Amino acid sequence: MDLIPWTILLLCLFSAQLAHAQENTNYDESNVPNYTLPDPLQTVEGTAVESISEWKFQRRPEILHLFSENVYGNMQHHFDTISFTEISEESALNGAATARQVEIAISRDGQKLNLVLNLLIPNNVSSPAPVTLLINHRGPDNMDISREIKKEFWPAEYIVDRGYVAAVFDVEDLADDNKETYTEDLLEQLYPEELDKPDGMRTISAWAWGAMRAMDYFERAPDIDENRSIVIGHSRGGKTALWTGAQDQRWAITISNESGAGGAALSRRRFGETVQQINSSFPYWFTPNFEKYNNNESALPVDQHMLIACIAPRAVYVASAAEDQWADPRGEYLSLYHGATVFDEIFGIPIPLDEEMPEVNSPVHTSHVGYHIREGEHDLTRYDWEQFLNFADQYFGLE
Ligand code: GTR
Repeated sequence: MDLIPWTILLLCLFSAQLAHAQENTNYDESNVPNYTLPDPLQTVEGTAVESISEWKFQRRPEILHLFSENVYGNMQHHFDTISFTEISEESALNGAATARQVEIAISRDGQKLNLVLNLLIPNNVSSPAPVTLLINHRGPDNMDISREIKKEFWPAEYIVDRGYVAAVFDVEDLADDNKETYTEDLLEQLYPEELDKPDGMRTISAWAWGAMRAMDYFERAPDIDENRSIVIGHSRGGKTALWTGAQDQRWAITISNESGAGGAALSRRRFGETVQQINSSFPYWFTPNFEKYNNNESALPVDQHMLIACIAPRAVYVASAAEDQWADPRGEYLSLYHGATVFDEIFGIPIPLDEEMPEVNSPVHTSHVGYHIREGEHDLTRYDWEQFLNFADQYFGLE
């Protein structure tokens, strides 16, 4: 057979496969089912939540417990020892920054886990400097502090130039992003009992646990201002960033970039990736109980707007991309919109968001909540970082 028929045959096979993969996926707004979201401001028992103390001591812990039990698994926090070793430190970026590698070692019951943090710390700013932590699931090329390899995904020069510490860790130090080997690090070493529980931790919780250990280091590092801290992740990393920021109140700003299903997108919309699809492709990201909600989203006692609500009154930013329909940009925005009511109704912080989505490439930055949808595909780009740091400058009063 000559070249042309082969190409045509391959093209046909490829589109047949694509059609198969997406045949059950809804990308049509008119097919979004009618749904009722659980009310962040009503307890499971049906009591209205009106005061800061009711929110803080009753409803917020209740919501976090529901997410643990049904979506991400019950996060473990106990360990015996934690130590921080600065493995290397040298001048970088032509003297504009200090490159540092820190090994964080955590032990429990005689077992140990090591997590490596890569940092580029700006030199030409007043110290301590605000910090951005990227939860990196895209391997070593996206976290190179020698800067031999530079990617837009982690534009360290730009972050440093804006006066922020650029910090990053590899999720695979905690749990491989792999169905077969994900148990080998944090889970088998420190929390093996989680593997047998229907609400046990899986990778998203393990990765979030890693972000919390990075914060433990920021609290101790004299040149880092942990009170001006930003946790950011893209896609599966964005799901992890939201779960981190919702639970751990030490983070000042939580940023989700195109986190989609199991992240910012509302599960009940069933637009793009669904609970059933994500559980069948990535069963090891979520707790086993999450499977109960496959094609049964209305039974979920939570939806993703409640994760946003748990971040209040700290700042939260959600970003989408116009061509990333798999992540349901509208569902990501609506989650922010509905979750943000807690800022106003409980904390008296008005969040003037419109129910209509903002236009493409027109970021909306309120005092505590940011959103943008940019043109283009699923990725974390320089444009996204620019908007995040503009928002952070405004929130931290650095403009
Ligand atoms: C996809 C997955 C999404 C998203 C994405 C990513 O395959 O379906 O939920 O997390 O990967 O992490 O880039």
